[in-house]
Amino acid sequence: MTNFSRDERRKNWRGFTPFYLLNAVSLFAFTFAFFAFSAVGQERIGTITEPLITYHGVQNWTSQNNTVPVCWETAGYDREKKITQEAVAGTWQFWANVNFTGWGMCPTSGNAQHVRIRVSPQGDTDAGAGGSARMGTGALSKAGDNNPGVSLGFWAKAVEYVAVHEFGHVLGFGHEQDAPDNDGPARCNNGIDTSADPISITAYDRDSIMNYCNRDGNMTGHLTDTDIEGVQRVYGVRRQNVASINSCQSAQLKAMASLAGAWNDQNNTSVAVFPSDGTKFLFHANRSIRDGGWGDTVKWVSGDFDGNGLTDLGAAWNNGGHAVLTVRLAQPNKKFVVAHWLLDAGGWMDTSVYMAGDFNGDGKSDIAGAWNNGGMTSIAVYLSDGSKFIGSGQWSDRDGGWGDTVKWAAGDFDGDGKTDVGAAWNNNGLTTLTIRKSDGTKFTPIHWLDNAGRWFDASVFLAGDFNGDGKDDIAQMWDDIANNAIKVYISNGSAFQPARAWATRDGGIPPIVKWVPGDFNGDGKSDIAAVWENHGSNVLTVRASDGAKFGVAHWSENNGGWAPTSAWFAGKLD
Ligand SMILES: [Ca+2]
Ligand SMILES: [Ca+2]
Ligand SMILES: [Ca+2]
Ligand SMILES: [Ca+2]
Ligand SMILES: [Zn+2]
Repeated sequence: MTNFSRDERRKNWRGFTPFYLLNAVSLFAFTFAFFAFSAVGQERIGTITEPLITYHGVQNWTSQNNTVPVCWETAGYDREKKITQEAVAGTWQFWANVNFTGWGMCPTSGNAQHVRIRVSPQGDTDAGAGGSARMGTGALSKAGDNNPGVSLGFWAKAVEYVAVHEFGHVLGFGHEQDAPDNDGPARCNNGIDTSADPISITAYDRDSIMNYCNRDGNMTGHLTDTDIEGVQRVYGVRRQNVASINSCQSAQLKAMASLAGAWNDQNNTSVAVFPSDGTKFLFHANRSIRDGGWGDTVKWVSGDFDGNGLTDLGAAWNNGGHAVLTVRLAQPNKKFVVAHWLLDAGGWMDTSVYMAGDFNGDGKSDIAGAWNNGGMTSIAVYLSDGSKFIGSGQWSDRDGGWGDTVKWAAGDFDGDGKTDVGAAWNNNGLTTLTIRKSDGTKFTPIHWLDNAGRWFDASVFLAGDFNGDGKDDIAQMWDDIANNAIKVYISNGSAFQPARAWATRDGGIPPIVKWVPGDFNGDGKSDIAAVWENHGSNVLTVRASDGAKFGVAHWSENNGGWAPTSAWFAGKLD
């Protein structure tokens, strides 16, 4: 058994500065177990679920009904205590079935066992430094032990980081830099404990919250996707770490947009329209009622396929292994007319992504399908001639690697009138934004922003002209400690500018949100609608752009019954 490891000697925000705890509780005896996280799923090297117990005698909290009772030994520090509690609840507890309970003042006598937290003053020069924790249920103690399970020394700007990292130890996770496969270009040389005797169950994660060398510089409390995978593996999944898929990619519309949703109406498809009056959505009306079968695997798109100025709904669906493209054409009389516009659009693949846009710039929306062509990306385009789709071949032919986690969004990013195809993808833990620029007959791939910050599997990427300059931009909705935040990458016509924060923790994150870009108030700048559930009904929230940020307002509540499978789109429908 390995004993007497210590926390924290951690990367300073100015560099790599050793930090030694100043009080007696710095020398905790804890059994040092190790838990590594993989960078990508397929690199998993094992599936042991409780190696901490099996190999090192650390009891995780599964033996305690996944419940961790915590209390504060130290009075005061109300700001830091609130941030700590919310950060732990918004990270480990948000994703996994583990509950931190209590959070009151610790008893000063008696035999009750808690993870007792002691707070020590912390200067402003050692960013992430100043914490320690014992691991697993070994962090429990009673009042008379004078041995808190967690010691926190906060720096004002790094409270969330210190909190999430130290409570990672409490959950039984060791330091990622001690991983036996800490090697290669992402190797971390900081703070390695050679006596740790780690056991890896996954591959090394350079950006883990438990790695001193993570690329956030030990300054933010964000978990990586592999941190989430790891805590879920031990404690179970509370919430799936996946993006909410809108399941209907809308062509960009340069006009005031209403909202609409195709929904499963007794195993048939109906389309409900929620008209915008510029400040709110009116109560919905069904304009297409059970006019065809419903399938959860249908891929929905919307655009003006026949060029009459109204937004139509398109569907790619699996007909015995072949993709069929069916449209519901919006009519001035507020009805939709159904027609099959292409009976064989190639072989069906569940992973294919369909997008609508005017890829050749003739005024009629077309459909593009990005597909996994033997591990490479190809994009087929089906051009509309106004009454049917014409298969026009592969506009991208194996021009990059395929990834099922790539987030696709069509838009006219260079503003030349021809819709391009955008992709956000996981480039070794960082986000790269690549567009495939249309010349009217094919796509040319170009990386428009190599490093768009940390990759998160749960992020949603949307295209829209958020600043109203005629060139479509990209918005990223991301999980900022269980709060919604939005970054916008503005197009300058030949590249995306670095991310700007347009919304900061402006709401919670329901389990499923249908995000839909569109200019809902008609001011020429794209806004973002969120459709989410409240007590079984739809709430329609709009984040309206002012050209530099989003303001959030509920535009309609209790407007129709919620169904997670509904495909939401924005468009001109009147
Ligand atoms: Ca077209
Ligand atoms: Ca273009
Ligand atoms: Ca723009
Ligand atoms: Ca707008
Ligand atoms: Zn640590």
